[in-house]
Amino acid sequence: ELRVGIYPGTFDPVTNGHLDVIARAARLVDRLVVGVAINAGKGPLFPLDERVELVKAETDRIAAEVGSEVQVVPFTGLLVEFARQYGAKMIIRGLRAVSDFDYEFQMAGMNHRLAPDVETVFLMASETNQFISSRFVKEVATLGGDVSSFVPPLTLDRTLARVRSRKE
Ligand code: COD
Repeated sequence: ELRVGIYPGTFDPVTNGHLDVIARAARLVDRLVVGVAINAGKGPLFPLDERVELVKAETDRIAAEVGSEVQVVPFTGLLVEFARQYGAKMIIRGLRAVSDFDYEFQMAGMNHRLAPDVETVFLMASETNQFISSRFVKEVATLGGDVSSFVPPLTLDRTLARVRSRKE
């Protein structure tokens, strides 16, 4: 049986932290499905289709390096439903500081109650990528700071363009 994992997130935008987690997760499964959530509540900087595009731009390389299949798909609605649709028995989440823990703990608990056959697996990024967050990438870029070591090149271009057009 094919081992399928889901890595869900907002990816607004994708960062080197996300990509680090994607590469590690891809090694654990035969097929990794990266689920890009609409998450309108978060008032994203990027529309959904562009967030998907920017994750996709990086995943072919990762899939080739790791030798697993990596799909990137948008999703709305309940995460456990999305996992069921794709036959995934594993939800992958990243952990950074202790501050992530409370939210992740509640989410994993809720999802396990909703779908007892699906396990949440937590991964950490490497030391260089551990402190990166989409939120601070956007904030630092807006304030004119250099974010080139936190996001891949295409995402960097698009982020700078969005930040610039928002200021005008
Ligand atoms: N190092 C390690 N991990 C990282 C890093 C980093 N530098 N950066 C991000 N991560 C991890 C995050 O901790 C997270 O696990 C994942 O990568 C994605 O991060 P984000 O910020 O892009 O995504 P989130 O946390 O906003 O995603 C939340 C969901 C969209 C998954 C969630 O809201 C959801 O499941 N929504 C669907 C509706 C639903 O089912 N709700 C009920 C949940 S109980």
